[in-house]
Amino acid sequence: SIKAFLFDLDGVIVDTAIYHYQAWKRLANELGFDISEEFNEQLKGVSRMESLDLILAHGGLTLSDDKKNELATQKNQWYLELVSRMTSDDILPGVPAFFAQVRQAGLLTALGSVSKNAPMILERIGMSDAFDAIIDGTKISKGKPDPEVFTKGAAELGVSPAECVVFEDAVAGVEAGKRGGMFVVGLGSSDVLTQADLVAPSLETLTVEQVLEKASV
Ligand code: B16
Ligand code: MG
Repeated sequence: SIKAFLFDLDGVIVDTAIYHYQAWKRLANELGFDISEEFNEQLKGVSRMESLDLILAHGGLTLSDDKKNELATQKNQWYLELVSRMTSDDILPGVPAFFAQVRQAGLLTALGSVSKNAPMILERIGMSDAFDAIIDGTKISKGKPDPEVFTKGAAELGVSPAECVVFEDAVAGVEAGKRGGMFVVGLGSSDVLTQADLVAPSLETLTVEQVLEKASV
């Protein structure tokens, strides 16, 4: 039976994906090219350095490790400027109500984010205490689609993968959950999140009961 819900951060709890996109776009523009929203889909759930590698390849650039570290630091500074203005008003619609149901149902919760900024963002939106375990970019060695971020979350909660449901908005994140042996709820479009076991537009349109019913067959 299902004992735990594991949540991605960007695009599930808060919409920081837009800020990552804006900061990467600014960086690409300074390097003399552009990135589209469609290209940005590939970056969701992917670590900072792997994202930079994809962007540089897209712009046809090969740079030294020193230069790449400098650019990644620059992008993060711009990103931090954007997220520093976030408050609890930035929590996505339906999240507080869904979490209330999760608690009511007695389920455990974990955050599974590859972002090194995740604890700071949880602090800013007042959700640091909403999770029984927090796995962020500082605790893992491999980004999504590797399942590490979710298998570590399950381990920290003391549950098996088959007892977990993952909530993800990114293609790489859905793949990570599936490779981890978990039931995956994709939040977004079913045309994009083809590997998900269940897809809904957002947490606002789902109830815990619906998820448990689908995940328990
Ligand atoms: P940072 P998630 C991911 O977070 C983002 O989706 C991705 O766009 C970002 O590059 C990655 O975190 C690393 O973030 O630069 O803050 O360490 O979706 O796993 O919550
Ligand atoms: Mg995400």
